[in-house]
Amino acid sequence: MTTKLMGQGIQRVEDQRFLRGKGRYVDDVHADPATLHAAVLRSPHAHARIVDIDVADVLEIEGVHLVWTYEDLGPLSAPMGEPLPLLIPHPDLTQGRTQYALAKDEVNHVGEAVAFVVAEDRYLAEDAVGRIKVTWEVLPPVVGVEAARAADRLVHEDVPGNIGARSEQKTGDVEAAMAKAPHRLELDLDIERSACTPLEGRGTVARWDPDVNRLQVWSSTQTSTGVRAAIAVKLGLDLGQVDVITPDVGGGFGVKVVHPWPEELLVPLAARALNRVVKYTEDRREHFISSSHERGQIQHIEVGFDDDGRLLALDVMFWHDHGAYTPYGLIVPIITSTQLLGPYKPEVYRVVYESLYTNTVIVTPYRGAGRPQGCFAMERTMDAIAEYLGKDRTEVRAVNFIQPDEFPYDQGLIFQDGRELEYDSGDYPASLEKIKELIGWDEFPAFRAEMAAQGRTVGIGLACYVEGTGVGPYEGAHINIETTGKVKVATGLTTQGQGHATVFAQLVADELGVKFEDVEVVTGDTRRMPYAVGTFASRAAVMSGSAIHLAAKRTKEKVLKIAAEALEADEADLEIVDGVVSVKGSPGASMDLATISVLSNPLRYAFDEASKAATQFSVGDPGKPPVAEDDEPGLEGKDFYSPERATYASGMHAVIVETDPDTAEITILKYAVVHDCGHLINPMIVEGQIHGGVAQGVGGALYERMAYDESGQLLNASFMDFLMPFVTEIPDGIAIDHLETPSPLNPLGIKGAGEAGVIPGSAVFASAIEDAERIPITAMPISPSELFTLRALHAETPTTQERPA
Ligand code: MCN
Repeated sequence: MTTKLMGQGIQRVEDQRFLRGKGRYVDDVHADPATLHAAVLRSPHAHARIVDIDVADVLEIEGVHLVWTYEDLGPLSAPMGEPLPLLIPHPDLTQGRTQYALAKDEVNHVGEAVAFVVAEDRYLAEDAVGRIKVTWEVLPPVVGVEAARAADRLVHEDVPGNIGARSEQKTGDVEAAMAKAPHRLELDLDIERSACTPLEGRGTVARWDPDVNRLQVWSSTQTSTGVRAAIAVKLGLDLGQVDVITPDVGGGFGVKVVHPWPEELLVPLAARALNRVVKYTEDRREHFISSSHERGQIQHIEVGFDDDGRLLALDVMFWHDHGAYTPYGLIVPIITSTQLLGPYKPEVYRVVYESLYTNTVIVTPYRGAGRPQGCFAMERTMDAIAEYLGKDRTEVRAVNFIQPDEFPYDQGLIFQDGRELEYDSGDYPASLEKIKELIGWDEFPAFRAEMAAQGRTVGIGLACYVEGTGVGPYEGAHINIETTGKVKVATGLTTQGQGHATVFAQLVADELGVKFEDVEVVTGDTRRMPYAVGTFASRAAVMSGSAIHLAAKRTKEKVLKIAAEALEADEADLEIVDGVVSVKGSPGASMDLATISVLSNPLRYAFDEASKAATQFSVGDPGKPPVAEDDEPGLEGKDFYSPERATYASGMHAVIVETDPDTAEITILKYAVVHDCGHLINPMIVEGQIHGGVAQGVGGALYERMAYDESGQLLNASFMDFLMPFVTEIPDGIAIDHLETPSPLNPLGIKGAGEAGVIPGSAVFASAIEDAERIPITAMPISPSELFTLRALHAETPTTQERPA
């Protein structure tokens, strides 16, 4: 009997390859030994007009094949002269702006692409870039949210107040509810910019085949179908003329869902123009200054509540730093504004945000995508209420929870997918009990006293969140059982390290009754699955997982139909175990999948033992057509999954920190996570995802920030200067417990898990540090020197920003 694989912590099949250095990333693609290499001239200024670009010197260099500026693009393909697409428009984004593949007459951040060179090798290409002469008229830059709000300088001349969008959602009359509330507090919070920083940067290789007028592109992307569509449109090709293949991707974390990056268009354009294979691989500095960032927001919160801490009115205004352009629309601030509510149900909620242009790198989703900021706002508010009322922080949260019998729960807002923010399932009180137990919440006062006796300062923090996962519109899957009996599975979304080859094989093995080792999964190859959306919003398990499950069901139906005919049995009497179909109770009457696959095609190939040759022959009942009207040859199944709305995972994190009385160093003593992503496909993978997320959360809370100076130069654009936590800074043995409240929205009852670990990072550390220090923590990340300064300021003028109504 085959054991069910869903729910089992099976080791990732991908890891053997990765750990032995056998991963094949875009830079490893050697499509032609004579590949040409591209380099990009990037703006050294945050804001400047291009007066003139002189490339004459460059064209004379031997080995340089091509130099392009904006002027060259339109004549090659008219759409290349237009700005890059605004991928997700929104009615409130009245002033959306996107860049050109190469800057037209103005640059709006340091790092913006200005000219493109292709040469025999990268060294030559870089040298050539260095010889391009640009005459600039430097303009005053707008750096940071405050400067954008002040609006005495403009990023885009035609965008008044630097306001790309102003948006509001509300569930009632917040002023009236606030006026009636017995208590009120106000908070001003600040969260800084950070970025994804995957190990592998962006990269593209392209080959044009003039014989068939076809383009083959390898890209390190989170959406191969999106890149394909963009290339087709911009280069004036049919979709069918473009194949995009995503080989191994060394991390994405959100930045690679943006498309097309200028290089994703320029490289294929150059490959076609030169009829040569062209490659571009981004370097680390380029990644810092020319990909994308996230997180930067300033928030003002006003909250009205009763004696128990129940939220009667929640009024939030925040200012979102959108960087120089808005290619990804308003997704990040929409998520902040809606997911801020977490597991709570305020009686009335209003949120207003302004999305502001600045002369800095664009802002697009980074793992968590706006939720870490929302969680920070809400959880700081919860802690402030508890402090004000002198209540335990868990009590204040508990009185505000949506209760298990209230699902589905409609928050009365519109989510990022344009659908109602309606939570499908959850059990927040049970999660709270689990997290208290896991971290030792009730025992903490005794621990604090024990540590205080040793002259040590400790604090405990808690943060809760809800995460909309598995957003639509759809994902698909194709399954093919080969004549060898091996099962080939293709889904169109891409993979960046989440273990999809393992989890999807688990689902197929379960449904088809085949051995796990016999299933091979391909992702992100438009040749195998041209219809797909991409990997973001923790959607692969829900979307592709469901599509694969449905496609496996279809394939199984076909297997059973053919086997029933061949074995002269009733389909209902058949079972498939380890790839062999047999009549239940009569194991002698059986047939393996390889044979059924051969039978599925009337045009059969067989290997003749006697002649040692392959033969081809047609068989079948002469009275019937070889392929029945309602059938098709082959043992394949294809299906799509398209849900009504997102499914809402949830979780709670708790941390105990110690702060050094002299150096203000912050040390993590214990970290605990309770997570609910519905039914788990693979608990080991989910825990790995949580570990990775927590590591990024620690980075975001304590180390990572984008240090821009006033002129818009990013001062820490390298791993020498941008502080990423090492393994030594990540808590050892993160305690994890799962709760499984299945989603009613998909056949497997799953919710996403990929971003969960990072969401409460800033909120939970702020809570714990504040608890340790008894100083309000209102800005994240926080470094030891900042904590040291806060201590000094607080000692001089002890203030809390809470004020009684
Ligand atoms: N899973 C599961 N059971 C569930 C839910 C998920 O076993 N109930 C498994 C999935 O099958 C998958 C993994 O957990 O193997 C994450 O699943 P899911 O939540 O569907 O997230 P995605 O696979 O769609 O991954 C996207 C998500 C996002 S949005 C970012 S950003 C992110 C992340 O995942 N970037 C990553 N995790 C990353 N992990 C790595 N190594 N690299 C990245 O770039």
